[in-house]
This record gives sequence, C-alpha cells and structure tokens, in this order.
Amino acid sequence: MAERKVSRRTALIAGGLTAGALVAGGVPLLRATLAAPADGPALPRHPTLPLHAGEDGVLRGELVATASGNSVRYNGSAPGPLVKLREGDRVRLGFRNDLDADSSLHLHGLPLAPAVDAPLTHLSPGATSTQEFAVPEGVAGTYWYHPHAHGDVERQLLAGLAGPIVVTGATDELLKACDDRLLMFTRTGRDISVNGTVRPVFVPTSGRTRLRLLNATAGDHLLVGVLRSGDRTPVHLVATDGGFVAEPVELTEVLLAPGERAEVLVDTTVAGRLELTALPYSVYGEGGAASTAFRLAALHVPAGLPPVALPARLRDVEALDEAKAARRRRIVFGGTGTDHFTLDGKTFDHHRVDLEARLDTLEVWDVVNDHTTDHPFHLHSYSFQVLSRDGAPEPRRAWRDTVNVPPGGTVTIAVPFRGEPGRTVYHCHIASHEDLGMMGVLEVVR
Ligand SMILES: [Cu+2]
Repeated sequence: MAERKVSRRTALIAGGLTAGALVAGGVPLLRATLAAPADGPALPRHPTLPLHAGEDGVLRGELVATASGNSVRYNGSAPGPLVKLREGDRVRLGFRNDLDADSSLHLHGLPLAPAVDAPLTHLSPGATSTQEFAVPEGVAGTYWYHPHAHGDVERQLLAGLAGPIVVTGATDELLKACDDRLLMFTRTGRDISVNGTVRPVFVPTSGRTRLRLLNATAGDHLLVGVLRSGDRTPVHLVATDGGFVAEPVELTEVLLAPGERAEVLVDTTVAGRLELTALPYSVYGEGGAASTAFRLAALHVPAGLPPVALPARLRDVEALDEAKAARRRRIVFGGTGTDHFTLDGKTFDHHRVDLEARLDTLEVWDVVNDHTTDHPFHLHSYSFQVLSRDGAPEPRRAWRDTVNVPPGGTVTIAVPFRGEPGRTVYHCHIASHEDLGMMGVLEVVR
C-alpha cells in the first residue's frame, strides 16, 4: 500500500505538483531541496460597504477609487469592500474617480441594463457616476466589481481595483448551516492572494464549508481542487457565475477563468488539514505546457464538527430551447503574435456596432477560439447558458456571464435577450487582451 502511494506521488512530481503537497502528505520526499511554503496569516474577511436606506427604501452607498503611490484602492482597501445585497433590493451605488487616469465601475455579472452598466463610458479624473438598479430575483450568488476603462483595465486591476459582491436570496436558506467563506483571488506580484493575503489559513466552524471562489485576477486561469494529504478530495459545486445550479454536483476540480466564479461545498467533518490548491493547468490546450501547482489557502479542520446534510435540490434552472433561437452566430477569438488579439478579425472600436440583436429573442452563439491560448468569453448585461463544448452537450444547466474557450475549441451558448435594450460589450476577460482590443460592441434593439 505504502509502495503504491509513493509511486503515485512520484507520478505527481512528474506532473508538476509542488513539494508543498508532498510534505503535507507526510512523505518527506524532496524535503531537503524543496521546502513547502509556510502558511500565511488568518484569512481576512472583507469589510462590508455601508449601505443606508433612504426614505424611499433605496439602499445608498459609495465607492471611491483613490491612488496612493503605485497602488489604487476602492475606499482605501484592496480588495475593495464587500457589497452585500439581497435579491429585490433597490440600490443606488455612487462611484467617484479620484485617480489621475480614466476609470469606471463595472458590476461584473449582475444582469443590469446596458444604460446602467455603461461599459463604454469612461470617467475622467474627478468625475462621478451613479448606478441605480433593482437586484433581480434568482441571481443570488457571487459577483464582483472592477474598472472597465478600455486600455487601462489590466494596470488598474493589478494595482488593486477590484472588490466582491454577494447577493443573497431564498435558496441561501438551504445552506445556512454551512460556514460561508468568500475567497477572492487577485494577483499581487508573483503570488496569488486570497482576500489580499498569500496562503491564508482558516478554521472552519461547521461540518460543511461553503467556498465562494472568485477569480478576480487580470489573467490567471485557476484550476482549483481541495487536497487532503496530497490527494484530491471531492467537493460539491452549488453555484456558477449566475448563481445556483439545480442540485449539488460532485467534482474534484473547478476551472476558474479570469472573471469567473464558482461556489463549492467542502465536507469539513474530518479533523486535519485541507489545502485549497491551484492544480497544474495548461492555457495552451491539451498537452500544452502546464503551470506548476501551488497552494492557495489551507483549512485547519478541528475535530468534532457535526455533519451538515447536503441539500438534494437547490432551485430550478430554466431550460433554454435551442430550436426557438431567432439567430445563430459564430464569434471567433483570433490574432497573431503576442500583442494582437481580435474578435471576428477586428480589434475594438467603440464607434462600431459589431452585432445587433433583438430584445426578447433567444440567440445561439458558437464562440470559437482560433488562437493558440485560452480566452474567457464574457458578455455584459445578458446572462447565458452553455449548451455544448465542441459538440458535447453540457452536463448541467447553469447561468453564466463568463466561459472559458480553449484553443481550437468551440463553446456554444444560448443567450436570451431580456430586460432592457441598449449598447453593451462582449470580450475576452484576460484584461491585457481586452485592453489590446479583443472586445466587440453588441447593440440590443427593441
Ligand atoms: Cu483573451
């Protein structure tokens, strides 16, 4: 048995797993040459943005982007404060740009009207904006906010401008016995931070822990798994980008492309150490050079946490009927070299409308990656569902705003254009690609 374990670990070394997992597994292979990085501080919780209800019942709050040296902050913290909302809330969110560069506030993933999201509007230094909206029903989940000033998004993200949004709703009651943790990933220099700290640790307080995983990096794909003694332990996916899936789904890894979120439940009834790990992943397709695994965070599970039952059902996720699509389109990621990124052969021009769609119709889009690396496709204002990947039907229905498209791959999505018409954007969510023009303009008309 021990022999088999050692040989499996040896295979993992070949696969690029770091020594951290090896030492954690109690097998001191390579300890002399590769020390496991030490645990960081306790996982910080995000400060919550104060929201005050006016006499009209509308919740008011304000985010201010300020610079200090080379860093930029929302309301003085990086990540920015947690915007905590509930389905049905009416909100008036103010934003002030106190940077010396154009910026803006984009509420990533919330299906807001194009006029409210205003992704083509840049706010000059000193300018303000107000976004007023009602939080739609059925969107309870994990979202985030970040700047959308084309050309400078990557710099501002890397410098600290990003913050989390959590929307709660009735379905959350099914998970109220879980320890609910928000883990927001950003890149700080050579490390990936979690809530602003590197390799934090936390002690779960319930026998089941809900991890809200938020990839707020500017361009890092994170294939996330949970390891116990170096072995993957299954988790249950309960939510994707646009909120809950129909029922918990057992998985051993979750890919989070830049911008993407997923929520998983982890069994935390067995005392010991669990390591939330970024597993080796290749953005160059199958067989391409993969990243090396590294630890994101550790859970120190105490003894005696009572089990928490897994809900059998979470909610109904509407089925979209592909046969009713008014239109089928093909959208192609492309480009040449390392600094030329296109959508349908063109780079972004905010004066040009690239696609026109009709409100209250359903469209099916084949999003094709004709380039050499992964590109996460992101659409503003209109949530979509993945129908198939390279022709293989998607195993479950889920609402999304971001989906990864590997090189040579095709992801087919169904987009119902509901709510308000207007002019909005779709783009690659690797911020440098978007800044270099991998973005198009969509106009939804009545
Ligand atoms: Cu891209």
